[in-house]
Amino acid sequence: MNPPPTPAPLPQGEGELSQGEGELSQGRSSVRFLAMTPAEEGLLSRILIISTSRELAPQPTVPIGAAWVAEALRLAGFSVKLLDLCFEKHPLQAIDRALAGFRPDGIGLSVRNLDNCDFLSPISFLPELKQITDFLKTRSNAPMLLGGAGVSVMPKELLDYLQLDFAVVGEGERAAVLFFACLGEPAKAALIPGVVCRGGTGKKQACQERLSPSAFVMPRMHDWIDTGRYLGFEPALPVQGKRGCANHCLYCTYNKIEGASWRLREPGAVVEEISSAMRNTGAREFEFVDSIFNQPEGYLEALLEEILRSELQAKFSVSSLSPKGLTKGQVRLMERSGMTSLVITPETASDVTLGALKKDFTEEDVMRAAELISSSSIKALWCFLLGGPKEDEGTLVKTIGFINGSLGKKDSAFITTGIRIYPGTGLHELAIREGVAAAADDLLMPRFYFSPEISPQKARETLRKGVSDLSRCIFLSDTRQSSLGVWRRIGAMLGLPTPFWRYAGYMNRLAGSKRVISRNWSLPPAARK
Ligand code: B12
Ligand code: SF4
Repeated sequence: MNPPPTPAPLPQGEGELSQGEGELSQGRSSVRFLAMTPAEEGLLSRILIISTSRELAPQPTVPIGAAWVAEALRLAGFSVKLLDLCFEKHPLQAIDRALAGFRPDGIGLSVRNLDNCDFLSPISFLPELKQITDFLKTRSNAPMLLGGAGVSVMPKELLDYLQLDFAVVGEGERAAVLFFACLGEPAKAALIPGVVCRGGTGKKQACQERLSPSAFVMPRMHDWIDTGRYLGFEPALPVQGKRGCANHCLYCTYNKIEGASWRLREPGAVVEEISSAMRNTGAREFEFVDSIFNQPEGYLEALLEEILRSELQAKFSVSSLSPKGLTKGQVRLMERSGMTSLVITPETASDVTLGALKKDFTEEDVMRAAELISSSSIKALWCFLLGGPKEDEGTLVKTIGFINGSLGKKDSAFITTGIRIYPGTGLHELAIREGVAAAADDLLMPRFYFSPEISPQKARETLRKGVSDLSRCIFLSDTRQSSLGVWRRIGAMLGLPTPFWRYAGYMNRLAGSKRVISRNWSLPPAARK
């Protein structure tokens, strides 16, 4: 779906960003990137944004980032079309049609995932992405700009692999506008904050200027994406209350993608976005996709109290809650404001492994959070990373004890085996020191850390013997079963209560010996291409 073709006029605003140019306003948000619309300046003006992700597991995810960039470009005066490849049976044909009908002057490619991060059944999405970019090169001379979370974690490696010239690290709203405004001049493009060039020095990544939250526009997903298709699989739309994370966990890439400090959106702007989505899509459930929902201190309260004040008749869930400092008051507030489920990410329940992962909380925080959540009405999915640094039988037994003894009856565990290694993380350094990764490996194809102190096979046996009810454990590799997509659609059609992982117990019992826990966890096969 695409918005009306007429570019929005550029309001005359005040205030300047680094480029010293005009301001755009939309609702409560405003952003100032260009002095004149591209049409006024005689610049190139038709931009095709392609959301390349076609992954359907564990659920299709609405390309909110691509919509956000498309909307910023539209507000800057470009004529924009968004092509979402997620459900396209023949993606190259869909691209061909879009190119023929729109004849873009510039192409932005949104790349969410590099791979499925699954140590036991790794799949790289890069060969498919390369097919797309190779095809585009044969069909169009329009300059291409890469962006998205996957690009942000290894931009240079990806540019080399795809033989493309420009990528954006981090958020794309301003960078894309500035890039497409100076299409004819690569030398200028190379100076845009956040833009990385093939063969460049990498300094650009360091000198990114993250947008201030007051400069965020509204993503207006419904104008860009067929949200109904997504709601048919999981009846919740994503919403982002903040960007960034100020923590420094050993393995994490979020600092690179979103920035290393919290940038909080005004709660009123978030509520406005939700009500607009409710009016325009019929969605009644929303998932907060913030790096960590309950940090920094005070934001959870500010946001949820605004939701209560505005009397939104919606249900909410959270994709990442930290056990750190969770209070009874916060849990009650979450219940009162319509929060029905959450994903909590302790990753382990042992102080040894929490320390090695550089988590900023302890076993005690994890236990306390479990007490609070299990006595609430909110369904919780507890995430664990198996095989992190210093994991051994003893630390695993602790986590198993926690799963058996502290998870509420309504709650489940989500288990990821091994940790994807990304360049520039503490885990990467450790993996090289321990000989788990070769220093020369660019890590484009999925590589994983698994503690040398326990083998994957031993970890599996320990789980099998130790976990009292394995049907409550969802293993990452189990989420790829194709039948799950069908069940999701049936569930959405019947309006079954969400989140759909609440039915994991039944599904796991049905899957029986087909589950990953029933097979050998010997060293993983190389990533499937
Ligand atoms: C929330 C989340 C989930 C939720 C999604 C819930 C939902 N309702 O959407 C769940 C748990 C379902 C999930 C699942 C998966 N996820 Co996830 N997820 C995230 C997370 C935390 C946030 C994503 C998000 O919505 N961000 C908000 C939007 C607004 O930001 P954005 O998309 O990045 O867009 C901005 C920029 O990237 C940029 N941009 C985007 N497009 C473009 C295009 C251009 C041209 C430009 C210039 C810029 C640009 O500008 C945007 C606006 O600022 C990210 C980590 C992170 N911090 O980004 C991981 C992340 C994207 N996920 C990741 C992965 C691997 C997965 C899974 C494959 C895991 C699995 N096997 O199950 C699945 C895939 C699901 C799918 N179908 O695609 C990886 C991807 C990296 C990689 N190794 O491939 C990430 C980066 C986490 C990580 N490991 O580091 N995920
Ligand atoms: S708290 Fe979460 S998002 Fe923040 S650095 Fe740690 S793992 Fe990453």
